[in-house]
Amino acid sequence: MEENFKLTDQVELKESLTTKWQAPSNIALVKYWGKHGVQLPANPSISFTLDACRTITSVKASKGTHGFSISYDGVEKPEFAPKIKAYFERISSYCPWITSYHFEIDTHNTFPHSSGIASSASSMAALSACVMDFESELTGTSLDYHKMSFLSRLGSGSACRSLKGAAVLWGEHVDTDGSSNLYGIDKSDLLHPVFQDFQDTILLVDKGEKVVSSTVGHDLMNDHAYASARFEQAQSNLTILKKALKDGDLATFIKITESEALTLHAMMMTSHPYFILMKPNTLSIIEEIWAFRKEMQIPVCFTLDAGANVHMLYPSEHKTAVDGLINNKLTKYCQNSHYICDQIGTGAKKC
Ligand code: 2P0
Repeated sequence: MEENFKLTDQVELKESLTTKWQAPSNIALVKYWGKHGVQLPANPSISFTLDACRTITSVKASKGTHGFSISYDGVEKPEFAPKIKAYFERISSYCPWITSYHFEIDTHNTFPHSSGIASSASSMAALSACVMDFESELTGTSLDYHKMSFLSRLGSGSACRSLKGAAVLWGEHVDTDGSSNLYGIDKSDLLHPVFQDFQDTILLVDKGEKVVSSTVGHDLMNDHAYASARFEQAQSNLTILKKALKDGDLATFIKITESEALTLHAMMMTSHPYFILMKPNTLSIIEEIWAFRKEMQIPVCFTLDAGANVHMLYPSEHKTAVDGLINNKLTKYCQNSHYICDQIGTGAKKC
Protein backbone atom coordinates (compact mmCIF):
# COMPACT_ATOMS: atom_id res chain seq x y z
CA MET A 1 0.00 0.00 0.00
CA GLU A 2 2.87 2.41 0.84
CA GLU A 3 4.13 1.61 -2.65
CA ASN A 4 1.20 3.58 -4.10
CA PHE A 5 2.77 6.78 -2.79
CA LYS A 6 6.10 6.27 -4.55
CA LEU A 7 6.56 8.67 -7.44
CA THR A 8 8.03 6.51 -10.18
CA ASP A 9 7.57 8.86 -13.14
CA GLN A 10 10.63 10.78 -14.31
CA VAL A 11 10.13 14.48 -13.63
CA GLU A 12 11.71 17.37 -15.48
CA LEU A 13 13.55 19.33 -12.81
CA LYS A 14 13.27 23.12 -12.68
CA GLU A 15 16.16 25.38 -11.58
CA SER A 16 14.23 26.72 -8.61
CA LEU A 17 10.82 26.48 -6.95
CA THR A 18 9.22 28.58 -4.23
CA THR A 19 6.04 28.20 -2.22
CA LYS A 20 4.40 29.18 1.06
CA TRP A 21 1.75 27.23 2.98
CA GLN A 22 0.08 27.44 6.35
CA ALA A 23 -1.24 24.46 8.29
CA PRO A 24 -3.11 24.35 11.59
CA SER A 25 -2.70 22.39 14.77
CA ASN A 26 -5.41 19.87 15.68
CA ILE A 27 -6.93 18.56 18.89
CA ALA A 28 -7.64 14.84 19.20
CA LEU A 29 -10.97 13.69 20.62
CA VAL A 30 -10.13 9.98 20.46
CA LYS A 31 -6.40 9.96 21.19
CA TYR A 32 -3.48 8.45 19.30
CA TRP A 33 -1.16 6.99 21.94
CA GLY A 34 1.05 4.09 20.97
CA LYS A 35 2.72 3.34 17.64
CA HIS A 36 4.72 0.67 15.83
CA GLY A 37 6.78 0.27 12.67
CA VAL A 38 7.35 3.52 10.83
CA GLN A 39 4.86 5.85 12.45
CA LEU A 40 1.91 3.46 12.33
CA PRO A 41 -0.72 4.10 15.02
CA ALA A 42 -1.69 1.39 17.50
CA ASN A 43 -5.29 2.65 17.38
CA PRO A 44 -7.40 4.97 15.26
CA SER A 45 -7.90 8.59 16.34
CA ILE A 46 -10.09 11.52 15.32
CA SER A 47 -9.46 15.23 15.77
CA PHE A 48 -10.96 18.64 15.24
CA THR A 49 -8.78 20.77 13.01
CA LEU A 50 -7.91 24.12 14.60
CA ASP A 51 -7.78 27.51 12.96
CA ALA A 52 -5.83 30.18 14.87
CA CYS A 53 -2.91 27.97 16.00
CA ARG A 54 -0.98 27.58 12.76
CA THR A 55 2.48 27.25 11.27
CA ILE A 56 3.31 29.31 8.18
CA THR A 57 6.20 27.88 6.17
CA SER A 58 7.90 29.21 3.07
CA VAL A 59 10.33 27.07 1.10
CA LYS A 60 12.73 27.86 -1.71
CA ALA A 61 14.13 24.82 -3.52
CA SER A 62 17.25 25.27 -5.66
CA LYS A 63 18.56 22.56 -7.95
CA GLY A 64 21.88 21.26 -6.61
CA THR A 65 23.35 19.23 -3.79
CA HIS A 66 20.64 17.90 -1.49
CA GLY A 67 20.44 19.59 1.90
CA PHE A 68 18.46 22.23 3.73
CA SER A 69 18.62 25.24 6.01
CA ILE A 70 15.96 25.92 8.61
CA SER A 71 15.11 29.28 10.16
CA TYR A 72 12.36 30.69 12.34
CA ASP A 73 11.40 34.25 11.38
CA GLY A 74 14.64 34.48 9.44
CA VAL A 75 16.85 33.34 12.34
CA GLU A 76 18.73 30.04 11.77
CA LYS A 77 17.49 27.27 14.08
CA PRO A 78 20.00 24.38 14.01
CA GLU A 79 18.07 22.74 16.88
CA PHE A 80 15.17 22.06 14.46
CA ALA A 81 17.48 20.34 11.94
CA PRO A 82 17.56 16.71 13.24
CA LYS A 83 13.78 16.27 12.96
CA ILE A 84 13.72 17.75 9.45
CA LYS A 85 16.73 15.69 8.38
CA ALA A 86 14.95 12.51 9.56
CA TYR A 87 11.81 13.65 7.74
CA PHE A 88 13.62 14.19 4.42
CA GLU A 89 15.31 10.79 4.77
CA ARG A 90 11.96 9.09 5.38
CA ILE A 91 10.16 10.77 2.48
CA SER A 92 12.95 10.51 -0.11
CA SER A 93 11.88 7.10 -1.42
CA TYR A 94 8.37 8.49 -2.01
CA CYS A 95 9.55 11.80 -3.54
CA PRO A 96 12.93 10.91 -5.14
CA TRP A 97 13.20 14.34 -6.83
CA ILE A 98 13.94 15.96 -3.45
CA THR A 99 17.47 14.56 -3.53
CA SER A 100 18.22 16.92 -6.45
CA TYR A 101 17.36 20.04 -4.45
CA HIS A 102 18.63 22.21 -1.62
CA PHE A 103 15.76 23.60 0.48
CA GLU A 104 15.72 26.93 2.31
CA ILE A 105 12.94 26.65 4.87
CA ASP A 106 11.62 29.56 6.91
CA THR A 107 8.85 29.02 9.40
CA HIS A 108 6.64 30.96 11.81
CA ASN A 109 4.03 29.89 14.38
CA THR A 110 1.00 32.06 15.12
CA PHE A 111 1.10 30.81 18.72
CA PRO A 112 3.95 31.63 21.11
CA HIS A 113 6.80 29.12 21.17
CA SER A 114 6.63 29.06 24.97
CA SER A 115 2.94 28.21 25.23
CA GLY A 116 3.29 24.51 25.87
CA ILE A 117 1.49 23.90 22.56
CA ALA A 118 3.35 21.37 20.45
CA SER A 119 4.09 22.68 16.97
CA SER A 120 5.09 19.33 15.47
CA ALA A 121 1.64 18.71 13.91
CA SER A 122 1.25 22.11 12.26
CA SER A 123 4.92 22.41 11.25
CA MET A 124 5.20 18.96 9.67
CA ALA A 125 1.85 19.47 7.92
CA ALA A 126 2.92 22.88 6.52
CA LEU A 127 6.26 21.50 5.30
CA SER A 128 4.57 18.50 3.67
CA ALA A 129 2.11 20.82 1.92
CA CYS A 130 5.10 22.73 0.48
CA VAL A 131 6.76 19.47 -0.66
CA MET A 132 3.57 18.26 -2.35
CA ASP A 133 3.02 21.67 -3.95
CA PHE A 134 6.48 21.33 -5.56
CA GLU A 135 5.73 17.74 -6.61
CA SER A 136 2.50 18.86 -8.22
CA GLU A 137 4.36 21.62 -10.10
CA LEU A 138 7.08 19.22 -11.29
CA THR A 139 4.68 16.50 -12.38
CA GLY A 140 1.91 18.76 -13.68
CA THR A 141 -0.66 16.88 -11.60
CA SER A 142 -3.16 18.20 -9.07
CA LEU A 143 -2.39 18.27 -5.34
CA ASP A 144 -2.65 14.87 -3.69
CA TYR A 145 -3.96 15.48 -0.16
CA HIS A 146 -3.69 11.83 0.84
CA LYS A 147 0.00 11.79 -0.04
CA MET A 148 0.40 15.15 1.75
CA SER A 149 -1.06 13.55 4.88
CA PHE A 150 1.04 10.40 4.33
CA LEU A 151 4.27 12.46 4.21
CA SER A 152 3.23 14.48 7.27
CA ARG A 153 2.72 11.28 9.24
CA LEU A 154 6.34 10.35 8.55
CA GLY A 155 7.33 13.66 10.21
CA SER A 156 4.94 13.41 13.16
CA GLY A 157 1.95 11.10 13.57
CA SER A 158 -0.63 13.70 14.59
CA ALA A 159 0.49 15.97 11.71
CA CYS A 160 -1.37 13.74 9.25
CA ARG A 161 -4.63 15.04 10.79
CA SER A 162 -3.79 18.71 9.98
CA LEU A 163 -4.17 18.86 6.19
CA LYS A 164 -7.73 18.74 5.00
CA GLY A 165 -11.13 18.85 6.65
CA ALA A 166 -12.68 20.10 9.89
CA ALA A 167 -12.59 16.60 11.41
CA VAL A 168 -9.94 14.06 10.41
CA LEU A 169 -9.81 10.35 11.19
CA TRP A 170 -6.48 8.51 11.10
CA GLY A 171 -5.91 4.79 11.61
CA GLU A 172 -7.73 1.66 10.58
CA HIS A 173 -11.15 1.69 12.18
CA VAL A 174 -13.45 -1.31 12.03
CA ASP A 175 -16.51 0.89 11.36
CA THR A 176 -15.02 3.42 8.90
CA ASP A 177 -14.69 2.60 5.21
CA GLY A 178 -11.54 4.05 3.68
CA SER A 179 -9.77 4.50 7.02
CA SER A 180 -6.02 3.94 6.87
CA ASN A 181 -3.01 3.71 9.13
CA LEU A 182 -1.06 5.55 6.45
CA TYR A 183 -2.91 8.88 6.27
CA GLY A 184 -5.79 10.86 7.69
CA ILE A 185 -9.16 11.06 5.96
CA ASP A 186 -11.46 14.06 5.87
CA LYS A 187 -14.57 13.28 7.94
CA SER A 188 -16.11 16.77 7.86
CA ASP A 189 -19.21 15.12 6.44
CA LEU A 190 -19.80 13.63 9.90
CA LEU A 191 -20.30 16.97 11.59
CA HIS A 192 -23.80 17.96 12.64
CA PRO A 193 -24.21 21.78 12.44
CA VAL A 194 -23.75 22.15 16.22
CA PHE A 195 -20.12 21.02 15.81
CA GLN A 196 -19.32 23.07 12.72
CA ASP A 197 -18.43 26.25 14.61
CA PHE A 198 -17.12 24.61 17.78
CA GLN A 199 -14.77 26.70 19.92
CA ASP A 200 -11.54 25.51 21.55
CA THR A 201 -10.21 27.79 24.27
CA ILE A 202 -6.76 26.59 25.30
CA LEU A 203 -6.07 27.40 28.95
CA LEU A 204 -2.31 27.65 29.37
CA VAL A 205 -1.62 26.09 32.75
CA ASP A 206 2.01 25.29 32.00
CA LYS A 207 3.91 26.98 29.20
CA GLY A 208 7.11 24.99 29.74
CA GLU A 209 8.64 22.29 27.60
CA LYS A 210 6.82 18.96 27.57
CA VAL A 211 7.70 16.76 30.56
CA VAL A 212 7.40 13.63 28.41
CA SER A 213 8.32 13.83 24.73
CA SER A 214 5.85 12.17 22.37
CA THR A 215 8.50 9.61 21.40
CA VAL A 216 8.91 8.54 25.03
CA GLY A 217 5.15 8.73 25.59
CA HIS A 218 4.26 6.46 22.67
CA ASP A 219 7.00 4.04 23.76
CA LEU A 220 5.37 3.75 27.18
CA MET A 221 2.50 1.89 25.49
CA ASN A 222 4.83 -0.95 24.51
CA ASP A 223 4.53 -3.56 27.23
CA HIS A 224 1.90 -1.48 29.03
CA ALA A 225 -0.30 -3.73 31.18
CA TYR A 226 -3.51 -2.19 29.76
CA ALA A 227 -2.35 -1.61 26.17
CA SER A 228 -4.53 -4.09 24.32
CA ALA A 229 -7.68 -3.12 26.25
CA ARG A 230 -6.93 0.55 25.55
CA PHE A 231 -6.45 -0.02 21.80
CA GLU A 232 -9.78 -1.91 21.63
CA GLN A 233 -11.48 0.81 23.65
CA ALA A 234 -10.30 3.46 21.16
CA GLN A 235 -12.00 1.46 18.37
CA SER A 236 -15.33 1.38 20.22
CA ASN A 237 -15.08 4.98 21.48
CA LEU A 238 -14.55 6.09 17.89
CA THR A 239 -17.68 4.25 16.76
CA ILE A 240 -19.71 5.91 19.52
CA LEU A 241 -18.18 9.35 18.92
CA LYS A 242 -18.78 9.25 15.16
CA LYS A 243 -22.47 8.68 15.78
CA ALA A 244 -22.58 11.52 18.34
CA LEU A 245 -20.90 13.88 15.86
CA LYS A 246 -23.43 12.94 13.19
CA ASP A 247 -26.48 13.18 15.49
CA GLY A 248 -25.37 16.40 17.25
CA ASP A 249 -25.51 14.41 20.48
CA LEU A 250 -23.57 16.70 22.82
CA ALA A 251 -24.04 14.57 25.94
CA THR A 252 -22.35 11.56 24.31
CA PHE A 253 -19.69 13.80 22.74
CA ILE A 254 -18.82 15.14 26.20
CA LYS A 255 -18.77 11.69 27.79
CA ILE A 256 -16.41 10.19 25.22
CA THR A 257 -14.16 13.25 24.82
CA GLU A 258 -13.54 13.73 28.54
CA SER A 259 -13.11 9.99 29.12
CA GLU A 260 -10.52 9.82 26.30
CA ALA A 261 -8.52 12.69 27.85
CA LEU A 262 -8.52 11.08 31.29
CA THR A 263 -7.66 7.68 29.80
CA LEU A 264 -4.63 9.17 28.00
CA HIS A 265 -3.41 10.53 31.34
CA ALA A 266 -4.32 7.30 33.13
CA MET A 267 -2.13 5.39 30.65
CA MET A 268 0.80 7.59 31.60
CA MET A 269 0.11 7.25 35.31
CA THR A 270 0.08 3.44 34.99
CA SER A 271 3.12 2.97 32.74
CA HIS A 272 6.72 2.27 33.76
CA PRO A 273 8.19 4.75 34.33
CA TYR A 274 5.01 6.60 35.37
CA PHE A 275 4.20 10.29 34.97
CA ILE A 276 1.60 12.73 36.25
CA LEU A 277 1.26 15.33 33.50
CA MET A 278 -1.57 17.32 35.09
CA LYS A 279 -0.81 20.15 37.50
CA PRO A 280 -3.03 21.12 40.44
CA ASN A 281 -4.42 23.97 38.29
CA THR A 282 -5.39 21.47 35.56
CA LEU A 283 -7.60 19.68 38.06
CA SER A 284 -9.01 22.96 39.42
CA ILE A 285 -10.04 23.97 35.88
CA ILE A 286 -11.69 20.58 35.26
CA GLU A 287 -13.68 20.94 38.48
CA GLU A 288 -14.76 24.49 37.52
CA ILE A 289 -15.88 23.26 34.08
CA TRP A 290 -17.91 20.44 35.65
CA ALA A 291 -19.53 22.81 38.18
CA PHE A 292 -20.35 25.37 35.44
CA ARG A 293 -21.82 22.69 33.17
CA LYS A 294 -24.04 21.38 35.95
CA GLU A 295 -25.19 24.79 37.17
CA MET A 296 -25.71 26.49 33.78
CA GLN A 297 -26.71 23.40 31.76
CA ILE A 298 -24.24 24.55 29.07
CA PRO A 299 -22.52 21.78 27.07
CA VAL A 300 -18.90 22.73 27.66
CA CYS A 301 -16.27 20.04 28.19
CA PHE A 302 -12.51 19.59 28.32
CA THR A 303 -9.85 17.57 26.66
CA LEU A 304 -6.11 17.33 27.34
CA ASP A 305 -2.98 16.69 25.33
CA ALA A 306 0.02 14.99 26.87
CA GLY A 307 0.57 17.94 29.19
CA ALA A 308 -1.08 20.22 31.75
CA ASN A 309 -2.93 22.65 29.46
CA VAL A 310 -6.71 22.32 29.14
CA HIS A 311 -8.64 22.56 25.87
CA MET A 312 -12.18 23.72 26.59
CA LEU A 313 -14.61 22.72 23.84
CA TYR A 314 -18.10 24.22 23.34
CA PRO A 315 -20.57 25.38 20.68
CA SER A 316 -20.08 29.02 19.63
CA GLU A 317 -23.62 29.97 20.70
CA HIS A 318 -22.37 29.72 24.30
CA LYS A 319 -19.29 31.88 23.77
CA THR A 320 -20.50 34.82 25.88
CA ALA A 321 -21.41 32.62 28.84
CA VAL A 322 -18.12 30.70 28.60
CA ASP A 323 -16.16 33.99 28.36
CA GLY A 324 -17.72 34.86 31.70
CA LEU A 325 -16.51 31.54 33.16
CA ILE A 326 -13.00 32.15 31.81
CA ASN A 327 -12.72 35.70 33.16
CA ASN A 328 -14.38 35.06 36.52
CA LYS A 329 -13.03 31.62 37.38
CA LEU A 330 -10.39 30.22 35.05
CA THR A 331 -7.70 32.80 34.21
CA LYS A 332 -6.40 32.63 37.77
CA TYR A 333 -5.30 29.05 37.09
CA CYS A 334 -3.47 30.00 33.86
CA GLN A 335 0.19 30.99 33.73
CA ASN A 336 0.26 34.81 33.50
CA SER A 337 -3.54 34.57 32.93
CA HIS A 338 -2.85 33.44 29.37
CA TYR A 339 -5.23 31.50 27.18
CA ILE A 340 -5.72 31.13 23.41
CA CYS A 341 -9.11 31.38 21.69
CA ASP A 342 -9.30 28.97 18.79
CA GLN A 343 -12.06 27.30 16.84
CA ILE A 344 -12.63 24.55 14.34
CA GLY A 345 -10.89 25.20 11.00
CA THR A 346 -10.60 23.57 7.61
CA GLY A 347 -6.96 22.60 7.10
CA ALA A 348 -3.87 23.70 5.20
CA LYS A 349 -3.95 26.59 2.75
CA LYS A 350 -1.54 28.07 0.25
CA CYS A 351 -0.57 31.64 1.25
C1 2P0 B 1 -2.96 12.92 19.66
N1 2P0 B 1 -0.86 13.19 20.94
O1 2P0 B 1 -3.76 12.08 19.20
C2 2P0 B 1 -2.10 12.48 20.84
C3 2P0 B 1 -2.81 12.74 22.13
C4 2P0 B 1 -0.69 13.84 22.20
C5 2P0 B 1 -1.78 13.35 23.04
O2 2P0 B 1 -0.23 12.61 18.90
O3 2P0 B 1 5.94 10.68 17.78
O4 2P0 B 1 3.70 14.45 18.22
O5 2P0 B 1 5.49 12.62 16.26
O6 2P0 B 1 4.15 10.52 16.04
O7 2P0 B 1 1.97 13.10 16.97
C6 2P0 B 1 1.41 13.68 20.14
O8 2P0 B 1 2.27 12.82 19.47
O9 2P0 B 1 3.89 11.93 18.05
C7 2P0 B 1 0.06 13.13 19.95
P1 2P0 B 1 4.92 11.41 16.97
P2 2P0 B 1 2.94 13.16 18.06
O10 2P0 B 1 -2.91 14.08 19.23
